[in-house]
Amino acid sequence: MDEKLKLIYNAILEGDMEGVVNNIQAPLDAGVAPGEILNTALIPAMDKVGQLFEEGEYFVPEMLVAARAMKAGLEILKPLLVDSGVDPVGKVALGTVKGDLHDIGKNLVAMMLEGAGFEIVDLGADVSPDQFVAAVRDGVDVVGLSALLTTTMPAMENTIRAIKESGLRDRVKIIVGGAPVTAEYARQIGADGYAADASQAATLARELIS
Ligand code: B1M
Repeated sequence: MDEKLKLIYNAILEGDMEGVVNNIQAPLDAGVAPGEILNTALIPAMDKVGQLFEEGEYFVPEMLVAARAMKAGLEILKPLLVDSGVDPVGKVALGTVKGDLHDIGKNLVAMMLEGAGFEIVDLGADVSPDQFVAAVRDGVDVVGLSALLTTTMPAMENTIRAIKESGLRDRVKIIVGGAPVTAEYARQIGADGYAADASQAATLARELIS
């Protein structure tokens, strides 16, 4: 890994928010694409944090400060990743499902969708089925559900059921994603599609509403 990117990677591992902020401009000035910084430094650093957590070397506080450092980096990259300059092609309501606080992936999906020309209604984290139903009632074209925990995956199914029971299912496309989610699971729970990462989510949403 490039030395400049390594500094960002290490700063995330150490939960050093200032380190991330101070080291992100140098690769940008050197012409490294924002997407490359994201995919080579920021995301692999979070994967490593997860691995260290599994191995019992990191605990929840370390995950929290790493997440805070990652978010600080994303804030800097966001305007560079998002700059689409086109009229909205549709409206997407996004949230992590009930019980799930992992919102970094969802935020990244929001950025990519915005970059692809969508207007975003960010419902945040730990979003109840009723909140998703209310967003559909307010008028969105796509609902995006994110889950990072195997234990919160059933909340995706509950949310889709609630949208069906509200009589609004035909008005909206539903896409799902997050590390434990699969295309097969998406099919089982009656989602319209599954995306493995943020850029696939943007492509999928465009396909579904075209
Ligand atoms: Co937690 N956590 N965490 N955590 N955490 C994981 C997910 C875990 C895999 C770590 C591990 O054991 N290796 C594990 C889950 C195990 C499992 O269920 N199989 C875990 C656990 C166990 C927990 C707690 C239960 C720990 C505890 O309390 N004992 C707890 C649960 C809290 C809760 O949600 N109720 C917990 C807490 C936390 C923090 C709050 C400390 C923090 C989150 C902070 C935050 O997000 N604001 C945290 C973190 C940071 C992680 C890891 C380390 C990193 C997650 C992340 O941000 N990844 C994570 C390990 C890992 O992922 N390797 C872990 C980077 C992000 C860019 O990737 O979110 O996968 P990701 O998003 C990707 C794709 O999945 C996809 O696109 C994104 C970008 O391309 N995607 C979508 C995501 N949503 C999508 C939606 C779409 C389409 C694509 O369409 C709508």
